[in-house]
Amino acid sequence: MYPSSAAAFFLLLGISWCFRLPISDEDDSDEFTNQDFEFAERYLKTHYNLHSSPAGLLRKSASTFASKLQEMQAFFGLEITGKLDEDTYDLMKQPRCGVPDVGEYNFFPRKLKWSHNNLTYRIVNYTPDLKKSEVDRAFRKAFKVWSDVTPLNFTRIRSGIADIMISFGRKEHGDFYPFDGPSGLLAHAFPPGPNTGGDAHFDEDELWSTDSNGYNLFIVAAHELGHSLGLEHSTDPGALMYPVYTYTGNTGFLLPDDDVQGIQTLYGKGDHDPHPDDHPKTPEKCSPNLVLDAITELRGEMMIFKDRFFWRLHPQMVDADLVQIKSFWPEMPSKIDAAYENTENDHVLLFRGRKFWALNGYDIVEGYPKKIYELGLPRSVKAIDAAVHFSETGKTFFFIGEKYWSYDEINQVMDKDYPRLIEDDFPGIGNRVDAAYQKNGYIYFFNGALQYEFNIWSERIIRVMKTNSIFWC
Ligand SMILES: [Ca+2]
Ligand SMILES: [Ca+2]
Ligand SMILES: [Ca+2]
Ligand SMILES: [Zn+2]
Ligand SMILES: [Zn+2]
Repeated sequence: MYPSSAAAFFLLLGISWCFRLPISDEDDSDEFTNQDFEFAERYLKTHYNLHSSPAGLLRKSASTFASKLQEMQAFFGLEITGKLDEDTYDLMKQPRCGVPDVGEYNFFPRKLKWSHNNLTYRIVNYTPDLKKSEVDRAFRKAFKVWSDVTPLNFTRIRSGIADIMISFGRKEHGDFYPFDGPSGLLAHAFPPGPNTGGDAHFDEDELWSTDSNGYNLFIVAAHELGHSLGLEHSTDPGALMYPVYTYTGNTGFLLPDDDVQGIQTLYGKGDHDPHPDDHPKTPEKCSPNLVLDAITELRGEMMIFKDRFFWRLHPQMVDADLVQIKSFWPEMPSKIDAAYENTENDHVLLFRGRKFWALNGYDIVEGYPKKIYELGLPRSVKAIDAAVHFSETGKTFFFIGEKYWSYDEINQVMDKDYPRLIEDDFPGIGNRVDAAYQKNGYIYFFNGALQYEFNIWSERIIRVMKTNSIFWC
């Protein structure tokens, strides 16, 4: 039998369709019902090893709840308040793996791993959501994710006991770690060991898919098999082993660098990684060489795009939240070229290649994506480098290569006499722009590792700063 700590393996994968972080409203953020607190307590019991306290020890119980809440907030990089707040509650509501995030493994030797490199797996039963061949393929691909970067080999057997037994089940399914119906817990897996060790269980109450519908079986399986091989959850929001599910697209999955480092610490490198140099790294906001893709405000909050991520930076907070673009909008591309906010119609426009999307709050507006030539840009333009909007004039500037265009939002036409050269009108910022935004009469131009604060009225640069200074580095 396994102590309860070992069984803690439920995939926190879960991108949920209802995951729309509300713009925080200070007034009601503390108004949670008893039901909400009970939900939060259950969450901390499942994932943070919160023990029930005997009745009567209310103060002790409250402080334990607070300290476990702090642990969770620290894990996810939230503001550590020890109180149930909107951001924390929203994160708890996201479907996820059932494996605890921290604490559980402290009872065990640091590294649980298989002692041999040739492992077997067996798919014990199938979900009716997919064809058998699709299920087989999802698991084969998921194993390949790990065998590509290690010396591990996985062989499928069709009868008998395999090292890694894979099954679908609902509610109580034989291991005292019951699933919970649709959403919430999606799957779990046991760390390496005999018997149930290495086994992976998938909640049959989820809709399993090969695309962005429901939950993508390949993505969830690849995460769970990470546990089967001995990996714990990662705090890196770009990692496969991050406890919250993110649909990352249907083709060309590349195991993120954080996971590669983790699994190679256990098993070493192997010699047949087909993409040794392509494992994506999660950007570091304080890197001195930080270069940005796009910046905009969204209702007072900054959104700062870099690769497949964006940071959310609240004006009152020093710490920026890093999230994957696809965890908010699975249908959006995994990189953004340019972005701006049009405060008059409360839309945020996001550009990638020749397409652009409009957001209202965090919702994609119907009728998008549209094509950039519908704005009046020539069809030869393949992508926009940066965009910035001026609410006083209703104009939006589009920066493309060495030139920029001016778009009249009110009449929805490009202004005559454009494009113009960037260096003629914004001297000193260089002849191209990575990203830009404007605030209080200043335009902030980002070019490589530098940003230029440009005064609109005096038409000159006031300050030059490091790009990463936007994060108070
Ligand atoms: Ca086993
Ligand atoms: Ca579930
Ligand atoms: Ca850009
Ligand atoms: Zn997990
Ligand atoms: Zn189970």
